[in-house]
Amino acid sequence: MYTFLKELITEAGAMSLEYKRKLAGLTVSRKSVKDFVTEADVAVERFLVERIQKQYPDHAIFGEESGHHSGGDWRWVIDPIDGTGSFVHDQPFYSVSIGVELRGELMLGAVNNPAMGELFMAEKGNGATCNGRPIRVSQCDTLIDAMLATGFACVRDNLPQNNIKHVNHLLPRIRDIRRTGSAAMDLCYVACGRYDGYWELNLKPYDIAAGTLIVREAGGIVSDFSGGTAKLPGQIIAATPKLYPLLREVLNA
Ligand code: 2AM
Ligand code: CA
Repeated sequence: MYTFLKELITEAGAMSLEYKRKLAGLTVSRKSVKDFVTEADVAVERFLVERIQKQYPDHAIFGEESGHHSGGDWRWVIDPIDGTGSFVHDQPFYSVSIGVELRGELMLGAVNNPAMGELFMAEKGNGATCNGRPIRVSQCDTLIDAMLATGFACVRDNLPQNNIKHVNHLLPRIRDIRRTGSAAMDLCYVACGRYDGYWELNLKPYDIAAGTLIVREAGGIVSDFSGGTAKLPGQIIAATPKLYPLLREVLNA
């Protein structure tokens, strides 16, 4: 299944890049005033669903664009283009994200960022890799040394719960903040030590499924703001083990 996933997401990434090259001619529609879906999102998801169903006819699938496809104990959680906003603006910060669960437990995760030539993968109990090389979270243990990432899914959805107050609390206490627009990529950057931590609100399962396993397998912690998992993906913190309690304290202040 690992090899199938690797080949599948590599092909899907290449397909998304082809669409990105002809961006100017691409049909872009709006799900809401700030939420876009392109021809590429739909085509990549269709490709993924067809290939998974052909290989594993009894597996369930949950995809951002096509919703739930029922099946047995295994479930593929897919985001054909995570970071559609970045994609539409011709930025490289987008990814194809695929998590695979067995009875609700994450077993495999893959995040492909084809514009930068990076494929992150993890298998439960077997560690995480970037382009085949093992990755680990950073050693960061203080807020003042921390490079954090976040996003604003809440703003795009016009939700009352807003991330600005957390940015206001954190920014004076840390080194700096980065923002790619792809939650899946942000999680992978925590996993390989480029970021020391990440938090966001109002995400969906397909934004974080693969990245969550990749962070955990790289030695990091992923939870909701209370330290459990019940509110994932509505709240998410991912960080190095030592930074995690410090970040959680500020987010709950
Ligand atoms: P997307 O680009 O696939 O929609 C950036 O803040 C993160 O939030 C991205 O992973 C983005 O995924 C996600 N996001 C933003 N608005 C969202 C929405 N309405 N539903 C689901 N995910 C959303
Ligand atoms: Ca997404």
